[in-house]
Amino acid sequence: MDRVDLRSDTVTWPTADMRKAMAEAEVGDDVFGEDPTVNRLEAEAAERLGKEAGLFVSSGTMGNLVAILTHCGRGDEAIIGDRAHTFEHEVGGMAGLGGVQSHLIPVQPDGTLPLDAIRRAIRSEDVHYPTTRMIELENTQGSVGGIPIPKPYIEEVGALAHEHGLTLHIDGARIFNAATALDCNVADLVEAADSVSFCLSKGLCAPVGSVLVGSKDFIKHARRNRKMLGGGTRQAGVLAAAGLIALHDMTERLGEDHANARLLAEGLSELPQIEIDLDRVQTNMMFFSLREDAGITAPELAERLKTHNVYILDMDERTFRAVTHYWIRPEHVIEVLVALQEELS
Ligand code: TLP
Repeated sequence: MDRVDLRSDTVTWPTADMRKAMAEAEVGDDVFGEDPTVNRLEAEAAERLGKEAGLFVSSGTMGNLVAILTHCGRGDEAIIGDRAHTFEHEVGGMAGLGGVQSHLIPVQPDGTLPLDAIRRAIRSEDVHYPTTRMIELENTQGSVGGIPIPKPYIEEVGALAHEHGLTLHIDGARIFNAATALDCNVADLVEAADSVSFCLSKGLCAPVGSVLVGSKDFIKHARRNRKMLGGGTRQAGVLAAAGLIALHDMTERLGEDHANARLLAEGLSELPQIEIDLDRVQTNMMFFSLREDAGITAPELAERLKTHNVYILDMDERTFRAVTHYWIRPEHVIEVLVALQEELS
């Protein structure tokens, strides 16, 4: 990459292997189900996550929307975190396009939704009420700093959902980061979920795409909903080829990104103008703040860092988010710390 870009793992460029595989990909018309590379990606992704079938979609946003449209009908309700990406950053698609109402539960600092609050949110049979259809969890939970959600909690939510005839969807945009941090098998982690969408295009470096996985019947309906949204694509094998490399080669190396996040966080904790909670840095993401007396605002500092070729996301006047990924090596972390030290001194 041409810069040290920590604004997100969405900024990752495809690797040389991906570009080569894309150029050489076998293709066909995917709306006819005839693209062999897409078919392979969907089958392998499903197997990897322990589900029956998969659907290649253009983004994480589309994966979540297609899932919600498939689980819920118009006027139905989905129980979801008040800081979930789906609620905060997906343009209100579930309401705007699906007519699905959000029943919000406060996201806890550990990324979970309290079980008793979920239980209370499940509607009883009453002519006045919307029908509760699904629960969504996000893993890792981005708004609390990329915290991974462990299996026992997911199982409890799954059991609660199924006891009430609801489905559990996981926005697993960074589910492989969660599995890496929790040192567990990804299929095992999401066993209780009825559907999971995960991104190929974030830490896994593919240029485009996510995969939604679930039962055969669920994916059959999801495929129709993807088509309705205009997401039926033709020779998408050129994109799926990069996705296969993401799945094969990139999932096992995420620990390196987590180690670099640690390195950065520890370096930041040594800068007197910066506040960071090291215990919360568990995957490839972190939030940190300027002390009130730092003498500079976060947007000003972010601008100054650009002159060092360093890009970090300012969230408000004092807070930043930094995300490590494949293109960030330990030497880049050092560059970032040196640039910060220079600008803050
Ligand atoms: N997150 C992006 C921004 O949209 C905030 C980022 O930089 O973190 N679920 C989660 C948990 C996500 O973090 C994101 C993207 C998505 C879904 C949506 O994925 P895309 O961008 O592919 O639609």
